[in-house]
Amino acid sequence: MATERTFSILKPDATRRNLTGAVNAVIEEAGLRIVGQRRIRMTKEQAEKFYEVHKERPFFGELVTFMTSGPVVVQVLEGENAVAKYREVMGATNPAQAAEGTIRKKFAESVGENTVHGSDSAENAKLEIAQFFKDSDIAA
Ligand code: YYY
Ligand code: MG
Repeated sequence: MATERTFSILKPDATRRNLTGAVNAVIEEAGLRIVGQRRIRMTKEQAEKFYEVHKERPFFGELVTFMTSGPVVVQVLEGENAVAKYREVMGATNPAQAAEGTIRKKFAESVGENTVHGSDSAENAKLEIAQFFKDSDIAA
């Protein structure tokens, strides 16, 4: 497997609790490199577009409200098999089901406020990175 990139978000529950460094330590300990990183406030339009695939789901409104409730850190992570590796490091969507040692097991408060986003495929990673990063803001 060649070097690959994935897109990550440290969600508002992470910035609110001052956990961005602690989460980044888990990411880096797993061997993923943070090659792009920016702290932003997501607009409602950005959050709606980002989570468009979930727009018919009952939790969509709450999800958009949460993602715009405070700053987030958007990131590009790079490494061997980065998409699958980061999904593993994140843990299950519901922190109650997340494995020991994962970010969501360590830090997440609920399924809705689950600390991190990670792309679910290499194809989506490319689209998600392009939504938030210019090539010149990524340095490997
Ligand atoms: O990729 P991942 O974040 O693990 O889960 P998704 O199924 O893509 O859902 C995106 C996002 O939506 C999830 O991180 C929290 C929220 N959500 C929710 O609030 N309630 C659910 N039952 C499922 C997902
Ligand atoms: Mg997802």
